[in-house]
Amino acid sequence: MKEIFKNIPEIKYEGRDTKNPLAFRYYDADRVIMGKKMSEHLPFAMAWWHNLCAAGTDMFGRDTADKSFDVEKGTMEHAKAKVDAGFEFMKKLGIKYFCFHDVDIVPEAEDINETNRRLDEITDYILEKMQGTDIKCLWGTANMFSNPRFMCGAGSTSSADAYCFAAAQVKKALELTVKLGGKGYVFWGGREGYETLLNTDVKFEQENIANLMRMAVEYGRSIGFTGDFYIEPKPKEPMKHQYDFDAATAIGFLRQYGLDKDFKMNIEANHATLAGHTFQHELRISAINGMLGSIDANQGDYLLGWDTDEFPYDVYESTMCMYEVLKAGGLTGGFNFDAKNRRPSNTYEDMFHAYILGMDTFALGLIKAAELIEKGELDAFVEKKYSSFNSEIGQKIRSGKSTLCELAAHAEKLGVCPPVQSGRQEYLESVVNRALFG
Ligand code: XLS
Ligand code: NI
Ligand code: NI
Repeated sequence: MKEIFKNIPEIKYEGRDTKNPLAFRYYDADRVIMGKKMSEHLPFAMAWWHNLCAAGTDMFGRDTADKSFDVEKGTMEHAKAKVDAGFEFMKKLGIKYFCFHDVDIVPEAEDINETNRRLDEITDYILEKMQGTDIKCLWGTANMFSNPRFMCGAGSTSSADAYCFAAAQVKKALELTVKLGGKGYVFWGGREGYETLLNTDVKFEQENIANLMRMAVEYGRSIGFTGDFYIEPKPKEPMKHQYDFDAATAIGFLRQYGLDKDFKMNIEANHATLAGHTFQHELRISAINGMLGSIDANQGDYLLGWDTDEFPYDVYESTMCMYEVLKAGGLTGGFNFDAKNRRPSNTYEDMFHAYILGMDTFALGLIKAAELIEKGELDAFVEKKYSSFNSEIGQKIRSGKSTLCELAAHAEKLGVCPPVQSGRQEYLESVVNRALFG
């Protein structure tokens, strides 16, 4: 097999003082943190689309990076070259998972029958490449937002025919996910939303989306898919209003339509901030609802209002993320780098620097989050903060059996409310800073 990423060695852990830019400083796969290996805490995944397909085209200019891998683009040979590149890439970085959309792995044909034939062929090839490695599929999905037939939505479309094409793609993508041993299946509702209510029946569209998800669950379970379905919330872009705005909205939707037993959240950092939330908030909301499934590990730019999908470098954010993940007892899914190189970072070497950055950022976040948990200052503070609920009246309230009359009687007996304890935010922020910087 011809080497594609020449001059790039296997990336090894060399510690924080290494001078080698192509090495991990913090990601040490076998290092044990809180009783588990780093590699188990952090099942990293390569995103097929950003890493092997996206080549820098934006609204203002064409490709800057060469992702042809020396083969003519748009052909099945090229699709195979991408598989070769992907596996070499994952092996060199020690990444054990990948995520894909149907149309990332083959060039889409005019006729869906031909696309499906190509998908069978390429997944045979991927399966072959998987043999003898421990690389697996983290999750699969169908791209139901690029093709013009989805201009009015996929599950939310106004066209019954287009709806059937969405169904056909979900069916096929589920089959492929099962074939590749995928742990999850994602619905990201790119076009599932609207621009104006002047032409939109929101209730109708939401019912249709729920119905599509119900059929996906039924079919998935019937072909042996035992993993989790995920909704990946995002508030906007491409649509102005998207139905899966954030975790709370998506969870409410799933419960309304009885889908909450089969679905969890795939939380993307950049989508959280677009929704006006922190990444940590979205993780916490998912976790307390028992729906923290998987993570799209990237970061946005606070100065820009769109999905920039940058590789994560912010250790404060990754620490707070890992704090939530550790507290929740881990993910059922993994950490998919739904992130792309900046347009001028256009060499093969840059692809490796990007993943090294992302993996080290999360490894360091894991180390620091474990430190925070082991020191226990934050936990102790939060426990103390609510300690008044350990009192007789407090326990009564917590039991859910109190009445307004007895609580009012308590207040009236006191007459004046005793001082409420300080929230000590600045002190707690300094506790986090100390864990990060000593
Ligand atoms: C786009 C989404 C997308 C999903 C998969 O913003 O993040 O990449 O992860 O369809
Ligand atoms: Ni995104
Ligand atoms: Ni994503």
